[in-house]
Amino acid sequence: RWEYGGLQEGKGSLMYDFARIEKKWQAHWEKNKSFRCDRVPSKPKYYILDMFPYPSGAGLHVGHCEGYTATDILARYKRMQGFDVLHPMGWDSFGLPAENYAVKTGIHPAVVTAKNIEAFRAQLKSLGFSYDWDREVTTSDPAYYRWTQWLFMELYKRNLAYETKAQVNWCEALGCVLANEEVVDGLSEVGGHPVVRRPMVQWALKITHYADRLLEDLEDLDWPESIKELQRNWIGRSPGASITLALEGGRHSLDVFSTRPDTLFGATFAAIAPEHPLVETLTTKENKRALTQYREVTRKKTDLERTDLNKDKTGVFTGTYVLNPATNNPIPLWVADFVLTSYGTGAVMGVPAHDQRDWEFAKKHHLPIVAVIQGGNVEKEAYTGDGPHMNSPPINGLNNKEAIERINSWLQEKNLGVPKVNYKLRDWIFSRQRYWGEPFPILKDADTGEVVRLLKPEELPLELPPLKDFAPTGTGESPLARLNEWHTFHDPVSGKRVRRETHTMPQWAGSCWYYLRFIDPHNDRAPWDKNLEAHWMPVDLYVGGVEHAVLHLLYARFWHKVFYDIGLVSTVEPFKKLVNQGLILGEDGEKMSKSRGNVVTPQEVLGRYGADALRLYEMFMGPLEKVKPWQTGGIKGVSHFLEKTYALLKDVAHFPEKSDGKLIRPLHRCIKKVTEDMETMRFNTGLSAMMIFVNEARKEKGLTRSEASIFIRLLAPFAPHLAEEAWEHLGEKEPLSRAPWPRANPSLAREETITMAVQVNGKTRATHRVPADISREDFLALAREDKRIKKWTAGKTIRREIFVPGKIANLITS
Ligand code: ANZ
Repeated sequence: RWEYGGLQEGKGSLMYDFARIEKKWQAHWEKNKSFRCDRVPSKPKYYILDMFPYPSGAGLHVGHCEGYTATDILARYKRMQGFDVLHPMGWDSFGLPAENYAVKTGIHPAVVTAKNIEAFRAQLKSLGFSYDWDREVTTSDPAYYRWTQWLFMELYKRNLAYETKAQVNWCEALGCVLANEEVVDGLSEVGGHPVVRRPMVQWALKITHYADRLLEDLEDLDWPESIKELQRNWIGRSPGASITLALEGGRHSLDVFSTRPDTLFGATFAAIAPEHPLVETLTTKENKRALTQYREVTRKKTDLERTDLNKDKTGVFTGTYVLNPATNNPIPLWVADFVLTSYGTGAVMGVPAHDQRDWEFAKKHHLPIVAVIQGGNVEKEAYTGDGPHMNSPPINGLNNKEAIERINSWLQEKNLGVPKVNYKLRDWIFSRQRYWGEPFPILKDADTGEVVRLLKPEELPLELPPLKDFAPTGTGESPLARLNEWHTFHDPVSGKRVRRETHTMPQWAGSCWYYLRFIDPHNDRAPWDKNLEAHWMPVDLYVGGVEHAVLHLLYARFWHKVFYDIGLVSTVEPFKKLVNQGLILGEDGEKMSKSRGNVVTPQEVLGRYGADALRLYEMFMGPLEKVKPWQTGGIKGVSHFLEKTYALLKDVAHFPEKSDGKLIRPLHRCIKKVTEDMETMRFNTGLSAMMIFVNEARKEKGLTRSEASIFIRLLAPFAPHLAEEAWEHLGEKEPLSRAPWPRANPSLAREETITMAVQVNGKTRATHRVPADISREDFLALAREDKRIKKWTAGKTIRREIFVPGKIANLITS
């Protein structure tokens, strides 16, 4: 099985029996609950969290292993440093795949999910991860979702959950409504089916209420700037003004939102979204037919297609004029699908001179272009830059910023408009027409549909009823709608005939708070204990994939802020530091995919090289955050390192107490480097340092017992199985997982020789390997005698000699 023959000690036979050793230690850890996290008040805490997986049928992939290995290394390191480490794992187990599988096979999603969890757990254990398995949580477990329902009720009580008839993303193929985040370019993220807009009554959560705080509090987070920026853009705060345009001669008026009220004098048309409630009213009889046709065409387009700058700017005239409030000139009102109903007021003022979309619209439909800011050439394109205003009496000569302020007060004085901040962020559509999700703890009047009451806490969990046919109903209702007796009944508490909500919660619900449940996973009186929460929160380090940048990570922050406001948690933010692991590509440098046939599974690597090798390799591939291709050659390399390490340490029981001390300096350099790299999560270079040390130690053959003990401890977080085995051979009684992390002695860790440069008049002309503590006199003497230097100083007087210890000598000639 140990297929490469790099190391031929003994008789060339396999020495390091990873399969036996890894099994042995995994059983040991399990039996002794080596990583159980018992809160020790005297110790500092460290909460290190992985994004828990959806237990899919495909099993663990190498991307999971990457992040999970990194956190495991840190968790083990922190324990050895004396921290009380919380490092849990669980399952994000509601969701579409299990339900789709149920639709196909008729097997209950709970059955499939349980089987997949079993497989995932076994795989994670076979990698030697040091989770506290006593804290495992499963979001589809009634004992867990009881509290998801309870937390939903808290949101409802605070008016943060409401029902609304909203344009939703309807996917015919899935028979289901999707969240914006589940739709990519007009197709469902799962399966790639077409998605159209359609109105439906939905539960929604008022995440918009928290938009400003979600934005502001990003500042204090130790997160990658790119993720913060994604969240900022998703929230999309834009300050502007809402301006009222009166209908010419009419009773109606139309509000438009603009981020550039300063360009009002240049507004030569107005445009309204095809779905705007006033469209019918504002369109004259003669134009109705064109309108109907136009709306039909628009219905098939996605928001992206509608607003794309490169797409044709279509529209139809309403036959109506509105008054530009600044000039009092009538301007035509158009229906145009580049205006979205879901944003601002669903209507805009068109300023062709200073907005490119408006410019293109004007060109196409022959509307006037009136420049109100100096600069640019509006005959050729819109001028969107800054500059003195013109043709705008109250703000002439002012720049954009001042002009906006001035026009805003002017609009307010005249009662024509108000400053307004708009957000791209929409309220979160929170229901799914699916079976495999949390039922809502809500009873509605069977006749009117009004909410009658929330369930009482003691009525929770409201469990999913058994079901046989999981297929979507196709009407937009959940399969639960088939269970008449379950959903409609006489409620003794309210005395009414009630109907349960048959929609279920989206998968994101359970993952909005799982990090809090880990703190107190068996509590059956509360979702978590407040004292424990105060002890453990916030999560000190959260590691996971970048695909969660605006979904899970925004939703969880939102719920957390609600919890904070209610007094359920003590911190305003849940995740202090966030690190995204980079994608692992296939050996061909392409994204791993079944169709390409370039998928590497952890299982095949484990069978062939073992867990320690897989762990080391995933860290050795390169910096954690980088995207990197899998290389089978690389895994052979780290396997070889493990075998050499085993060869070095297998006789550790007989190592001497004392030696000639040749390895003491390399060892302390190694401690220093590995420790620094732990702190910055540069596991690849920490590993290189250990490889260098093993090579040196094998050359010198003089490792003492205490030196070996130190090295084993450095190795422990990375290759815990091999390290435990060596630790046992060494005869140590203290568990390795809690053994103190070694400290580097600074004077021993210093580099013995370094490279220093010699310059002549500031130009480097030679370098020398010299003792790190070389004196000024010695180094200058060396420099003066160097032939390469003499070439530049010959015939000249050296006027001055500069010496920077550890770096350079600079000879200044006249
Ligand atoms: C006039 C104007 C003049 C505009 C100008 C821009 C530049 P952000 O930054 O994304 O918030 N707008 C407003 N509501 C819209 C809707 N429902 N659908 C499509 N476009 C809409 O963009 C706000 C700007 O987008 C608004 O400011 C408006 O065009 C347009 F020189 O008003 B502006």
